[in-house]
Amino acid sequence: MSNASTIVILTGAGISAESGVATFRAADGLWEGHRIEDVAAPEGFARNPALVHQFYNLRRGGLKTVQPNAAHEALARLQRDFPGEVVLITQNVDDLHERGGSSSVIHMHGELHKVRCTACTVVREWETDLDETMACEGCHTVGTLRPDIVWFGEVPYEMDTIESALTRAKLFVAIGTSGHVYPAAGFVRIAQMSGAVTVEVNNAETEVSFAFNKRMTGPATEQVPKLVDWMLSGKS
Ligand code: BV8
Repeated sequence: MSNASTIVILTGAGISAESGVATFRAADGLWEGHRIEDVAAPEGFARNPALVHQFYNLRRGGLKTVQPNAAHEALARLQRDFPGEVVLITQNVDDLHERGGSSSVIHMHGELHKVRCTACTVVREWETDLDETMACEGCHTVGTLRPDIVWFGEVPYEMDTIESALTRAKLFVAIGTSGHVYPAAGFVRIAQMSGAVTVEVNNAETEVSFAFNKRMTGPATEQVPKLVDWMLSGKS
């Protein structure tokens, strides 16, 4: 890996699992008996805003009780010490990459700590509970604040930046993601077509394991520091 190289990292819920943040598939895609696709979708929000606010309020509040782990910290070390470009993309909506020391993180599915007004579109930091009785500070409209999260059927954030990075990548690494949700699950194929070496880090086989050149099986807190040591060693 020369200093002109670009490494693209994609993380999913599995990188935060050892910090105590629940993954999606472990719950068989269910949350308190609701299908994730129903709760994390505009239709679900329109149908039952209080339920969806509760879903995100519980997860936002839960962030105060969890800490980043060795995998988050190893990726921050890679961003700091790698001489080339490191593009870190996460599907996660938690703040553990940032709290683990990562500087720039692309949250393609949004963030728990942000809310967006559907009337004036302003996005602002948000740390507490949100409900439909609250007014937007900007346009003063009541009931138009929603979590700044990309729901099923909505367009992920920063897709142009992501696709451009994937075409430059010399190495693409997917960490702790089941390969269930698109377009993220298709990134490995774009990277492969651009000539990148592709590595999957997971503690189990996934729906897209077949597409990777190399697999590192085991918990992220063990495998990611090892992988970062290798990437920083200069061995190709
Ligand atoms: C889009 C935010 C167009 C919410 C999320 C019908 C109608 C409309 C769309 C579709 C449709 N059918 C299909 C689609 C596409 C749809 C989709 O893929 N659906 C699925 C259900 C089939 N996708 C979309 O709608 C996307 N938008 O398509 O727009 C478009 C397309 C291209 C370009 C432009 C526009 C939007 C999807 C975003 C949905 N929002 N998150 C929230 O968080 O509340 S998705 C959510 O689930 C996560 O963000 C994540 O992305 C996704 C999958 O989760 P993972 O991160 O992979 O976690 P999971 O639990 O699944 O797996 C954990 C993994 O970790 C496992 O492999 C496990 O083995 C491993 N693991 C566990 N512990 C460890 C570990 N590994 C290592 N160490 C450990 N300790």
